[in-house]
Amino acid sequence: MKSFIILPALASLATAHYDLVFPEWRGDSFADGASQWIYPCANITQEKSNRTLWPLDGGAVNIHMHHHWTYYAINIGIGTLEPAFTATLTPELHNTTGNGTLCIPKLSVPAGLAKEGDNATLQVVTFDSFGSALYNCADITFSSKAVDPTDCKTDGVKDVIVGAEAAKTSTDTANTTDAAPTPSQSTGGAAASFGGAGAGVVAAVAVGLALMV
Ligand SMILES: [Cu+2]
Repeated sequence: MKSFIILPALASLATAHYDLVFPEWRGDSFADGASQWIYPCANITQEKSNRTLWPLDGGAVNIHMHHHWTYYAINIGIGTLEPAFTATLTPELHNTTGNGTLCIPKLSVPAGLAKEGDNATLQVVTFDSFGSALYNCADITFSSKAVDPTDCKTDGVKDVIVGAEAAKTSTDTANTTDAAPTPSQSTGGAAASFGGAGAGVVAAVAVGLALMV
């Protein structure tokens, strides 16, 4: 019985991916010729470049997660044309569970990394326990005139720092009841105690157990 719940969840790991909502992504990575599997920016060039103003000390990032869980990292390259990603804005490993939207209200940029008017590219990477990774990029300009999005919210997604004792940022438990079952939830509600640490391993174990039941 449990396996009927878990197997569709696994299937979605390979098919659903994610949207970068804010800053506006470089282009639709679901379009023909693009693929989120392709490093570094889903095979989307800057030909039809759009740039979003972003505050000098960091700004909002809004991601629509389609998978039931994922690790993610957000990296930055300073420069205009396909800059190399030389710094990460997520030095700690993050794990999200649930599909919905994740709002990071202010992703900090280390002081001195960027100055007014600098162009840069943000690279969002999501990855699973095998290391399989998906990419999206957004081109930005650092500006004191940047305006935060008004519609950035976390809905149905829980974000934890792997290894941290308590779930902290961007927690939304209100919507877990209408979310699809995640591998950890279907093991019997022990999701909270698993937290973010090794959720991939937990998921794999849960599948193994379910198939043996
Ligand atoms: Cu996918």
